[in-house]
Amino acid sequence: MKFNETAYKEKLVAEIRELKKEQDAVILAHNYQRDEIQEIADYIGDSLELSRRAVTVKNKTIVFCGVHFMAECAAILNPDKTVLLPVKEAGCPLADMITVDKLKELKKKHPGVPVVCYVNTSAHIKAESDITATSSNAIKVVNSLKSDKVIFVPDRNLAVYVASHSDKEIILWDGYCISHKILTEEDVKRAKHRHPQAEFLAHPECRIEVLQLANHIASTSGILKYARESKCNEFIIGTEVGVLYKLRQDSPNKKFYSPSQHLLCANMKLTTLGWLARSLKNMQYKVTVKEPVLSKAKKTLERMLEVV
Ligand code: CIZ
Repeated sequence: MKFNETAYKEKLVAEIRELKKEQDAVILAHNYQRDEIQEIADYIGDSLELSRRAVTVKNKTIVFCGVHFMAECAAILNPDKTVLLPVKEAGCPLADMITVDKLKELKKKHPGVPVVCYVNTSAHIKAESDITATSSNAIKVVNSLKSDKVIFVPDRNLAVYVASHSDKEIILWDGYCISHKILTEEDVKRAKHRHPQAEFLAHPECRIEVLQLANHIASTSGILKYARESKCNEFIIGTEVGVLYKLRQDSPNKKFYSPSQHLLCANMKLTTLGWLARSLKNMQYKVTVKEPVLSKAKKTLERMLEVV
């Protein structure tokens, strides 16, 4: 018998809808998820939007289609709810580029300097920091602090971008997103040559020389907003390809191009309809954060939510 992919997907979608009701679950999906996951999700967004959503949803179960630190944020903000990550291995290499011991060492070198941690960090790093930031609010968060010096971990490119919009001295960490780092100046120049009418929109996790070519620099939600509201009809998108799904949904008459076929986060793409169905069926994989990390990390996240 020939494998019928459409029928297989339809069956999984029906199963997920049924299981969602049974488990009183809501599905949150990050902007970098596969198209079919974004299609079935109740809410799509960046980590800030999804963190806010996680606080207001009434369901007993949150299924977080994203990577581990995102589900962890939802668990920190909702200790009474069950938070599921459909694929246990869906991690974030950037988040793994700093450890608590290394952060403690850095803090020792700069006593009293507040630590801003990017949302792409583990709960342990958040617990060791003063405030969290996402790519959509990092400038605001850093500028909200009284200190003249700020430690910003772990994404170097984002920190340099923030520093260019702040009078504060930023102490950097040498971490990077492997998916964004892959995008080169040459890729962007080639795409611009191919699509001369297009504006280039870049994520601040991109290399500095790539950011210098951008018409607009923003988080995924910022890129979506800019493309929706812009009079321009063509865009080269300097971030993970998953965001193209919502860009095309929001603006079906506009054209969107990826400047590189490698702008792909393998961890984000691990979540499939099959894993999502299994997650709901078996209530796996539960993400929890224990005390005292929970309370400390919660404070760090709540401080950010107060600023923006
Ligand atoms: O904030 C997020 O969700 C990340 C990691 C990127 C973005 O811009 O959405």
